[in-house]
This record gives sequence, C-alpha cells and structure tokens, in this order.
Amino acid sequence: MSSTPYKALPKDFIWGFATASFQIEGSTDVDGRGKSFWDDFSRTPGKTLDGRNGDVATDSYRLWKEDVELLAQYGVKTYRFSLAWSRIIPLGGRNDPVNPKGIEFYSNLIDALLEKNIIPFITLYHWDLPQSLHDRYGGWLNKEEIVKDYTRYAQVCFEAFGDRVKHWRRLTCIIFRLTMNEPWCISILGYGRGVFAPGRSSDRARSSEGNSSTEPWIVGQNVILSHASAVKVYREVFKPVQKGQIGITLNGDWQMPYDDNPENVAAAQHALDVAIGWFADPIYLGHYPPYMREMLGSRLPEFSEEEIQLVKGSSDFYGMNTYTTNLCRAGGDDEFQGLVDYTFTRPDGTQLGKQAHCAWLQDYPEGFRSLLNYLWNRYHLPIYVTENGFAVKDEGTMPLEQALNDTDRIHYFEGTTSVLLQAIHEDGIDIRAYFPWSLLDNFEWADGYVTRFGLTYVDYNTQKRYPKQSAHFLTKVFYFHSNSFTQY
Ligand code: PNW
Repeated sequence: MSSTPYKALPKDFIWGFATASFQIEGSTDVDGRGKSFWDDFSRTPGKTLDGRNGDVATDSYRLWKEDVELLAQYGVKTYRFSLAWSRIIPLGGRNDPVNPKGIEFYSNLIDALLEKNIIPFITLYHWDLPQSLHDRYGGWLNKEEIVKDYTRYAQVCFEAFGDRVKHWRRLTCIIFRLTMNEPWCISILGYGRGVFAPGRSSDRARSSEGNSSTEPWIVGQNVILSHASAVKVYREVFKPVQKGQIGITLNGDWQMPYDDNPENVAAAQHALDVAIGWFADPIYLGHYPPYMREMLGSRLPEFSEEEIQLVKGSSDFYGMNTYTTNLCRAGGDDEFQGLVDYTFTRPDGTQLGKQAHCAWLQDYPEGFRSLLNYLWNRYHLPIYVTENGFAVKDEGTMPLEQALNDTDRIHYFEGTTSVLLQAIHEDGIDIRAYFPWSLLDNFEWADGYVTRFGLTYVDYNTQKRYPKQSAHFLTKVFYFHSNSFTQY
C-alpha cells in the first residue's frame, strides 16, 4: 500500500485500464473488417521482434465479454479502448460504406460497460489506418483527402455511439472521446524511423520509400488538422445534445537536464518542444514552438490563418500518456529528439531508475510529478492521464508464478500513484483521470509479444487471463483513496 496518507481523490476522478484495438482484438478478417496498415506490416518478416503479428492478439474481438468481466472485477470506473476504423468503414473513405457489424461490435461493448457502471473512454484512432487509404492516396501524407476522410469517420462514430448516455439516464456519465493517440509516434515512428506502420523512412535498408527529413512533419500537421476538424464537427453538431468532452492525447516523457550546464538546461527544453510542444503548442497556444521552426526551417509546414483558428483551442483537456524521464545533453543529430542526446546514466555513473524490458523506459516517478507541473503551468487545462505503465524485464520468458509476482511493476505504480496524489493535493493540479497501461498483456507493436505491459498476464497458448499482483495493488490504492460518495 502506498505510504501517502489517506486523502480522498476529487469527487469526479475516474480511473481504469487502457487498451487499443489492434493490440487486443485479433479477428482481422471477420465480419467485414477491412485491412488496416498494421495487418500486412506486422506480417512482414523483420518488422516485429518475435516475428509475430496481430492476427490473434489477445483474441478480444471474441473474448470481449471476459474482458468486461475482468474490468468489473477490478472495480474500475472507466475503460479506455479504441475503435478500429476499418471495422467501421472497411475501406476508410468518406464515400465508402459503413459496416453494420463493426458498429454492432462496439455498440455491444459500450452497452456491456454501461451495464456494469463503467464509463467508456473511447479513442477514435490508435494507429490502425485503413490500408486502402494508404494505398489510394498515401494516407496521412495527403492533407486534402485524409482530413475529410477522418472527419467523416469521426462523424459516423459520434452518430453511432455518442447518444448512448441518453438511454442510460441512471448514469450521469458522459462518454469521453479522444480523437488521436500519440501523434508523435504516428509521425516519427511511422514515417521517420520507419519502425511502425507504414514503415516509411530514408533508411533504404529499412524501406524503399520515404523521406525522414520531411514526411514526419507533414504527417504531424495533417494529424493535427484531422483532429481539429473532427472536434469542430463534434462541437457544432453533437456536443449541444451529447454534452461529451473531446480532446487529443499526446505522448511525452519528462526531459531533465543531465547537469546544470546551461547548454544541457536548454537542451531539455528543446527536447520538450519536439516531444510535446510540436502538438500541444498549436493545439493549446496557437503556434508551433519557435525552436521547431529554428530547427526545421521550411521543412515544418505552415498553418494558414484559417487552419490555426481551427486548431487553437481544439482540445477540452490535456490528454497525457507518459512512461519515463530522459536525462538530456545538448548535441547529436537526431531531429526527432530535438538534436538532444538522451541517457539514463547520471553524471556519477548511477542509473536513473529500474530498467524495463524496453530500452526506452526506466522507473523515475519524480519525473512524472515534474511533467504534471510543467503541463499544468504551461497549458492550464485539466489533465487526463490516459497511459502510464511499465514492462518488467524478461517477464515474457518467466514461469507464470514469477511473472504474476511483478514487484518491479508494483514499485513503478507505488511511485506514480503517490505522485498523482501529491500533484493533486500538494501541487493543486486539476487531474481528472488515471489509466494504467494496460488491462492485458498485448501486441506491443514492433516488439511483438515479448514486451508485456499488462496488469493481467495473458497465456498466448490458451488466451487465459491471470491478474498480476500489480492489478491487485492498483485496485486497492484506488479503492482506498476513492471518494465513496461519488455517483456514476
Ligand atoms: C504507447 N517510445 O506507445 C502506446 O500508446 C501504446 O499503444 C503502447 O503499447 C504503449 O505506449 C507502450 O509502449 C509508445 O518509444 C511507444 O517512447 C513507444 C514510445 C512511447 C510510447
């Protein structure tokens, strides 16, 4: 149990676990689903660490009722999941037909959650673009087409799922919506480093197509515009009746100067500008960070006056996905990190925190608190922590008993939940939600299934789910701190 003394969480605070469609659903070719660009990408030899793909994942398209039971057993107030665009509109485009089976699947899921008093917290796009949009016109690279197609997709979802609250008067809940998950990852990992679908990159050993010096910045802008256009439609057409909240969620880790050398202090801000400010500054402040323009010159697209009007203020809250902290040193030639070198090794040779299974993650809760303060002071909006989690080193090769006793993950969440309470009660930050990643071990993108982020262990031979100790830990923490008078 956390050492933080008991203090109730704010009345409307919600917590729950998060997942994403392609990472859990499987059943990629049933009930009329069209291909997403992760289907073939993940099937291509060399694209995932273990050579495995998303065809089955955690089989949640078939086992979703079990997942809902599990959520209820954990006592969550909310569940963050994403919709697969290509289940809803198999070919993706604005003139393409809607698939009733796709609507039905998510509709049933939403109803089942509401039945258990669990608030659906929906992400419209968590990286699984319909393959056909990529093939037809280059997907995210094509502003004229993608903004319109994404907006129509969003509109179909608002129509199909947004009114549910009306039928559930018993609950005073609102179905929250996120337009996009982590535009930095969409742009940089998909079109810069080429490690995520569609795998475009200047590195010809990796990809025969792509330009890492221009495409990520174009894609980033098109993602921002698509998000903002969908929000405009929501606010004008749906919000007056549905009353929902809508916003975007950004990834971003705390960037801490390596030492007090002024160059390294400046480098940490540059790293924040590229990791977070690239998206957050236009959306919340109405312009790109000056450092982005300085670094990229004309390679960073301009917004027209009309576009920036659309973009500025287009998120009702700050959606925050965060995992770790980097120590920043000026230098290096990696534009995707703002020409900053990252390390976890302090000047005295010690490590910042416990190493996770993936190279980019160490456990450092103090950084989480600094980042919450930075975002609150810079953007002044309520914060929804929509992802936060840890993959225990070598968990995938441990015997089950050992994997379930996930002390490193518990340690991570002891730190982050204590910080969450301190940030709310001592720093006065308006934090409204917390979603540990993830409900289940699942398809961890380019890592395949070797890296496990789940609070629930999945045996991929049987698809049996086993709660890990960390799930019990989190359930207890939130039960202990929750305001018992809260009604949902
Ligand atoms: C997020 N990085 O991705 C995603 O939203 C999830 O789908 C994913 O499973 C989870 O974090 C764990 O990885 C990230 O390299 C992928 O810094 C890579 C990075 C950060 C977030």
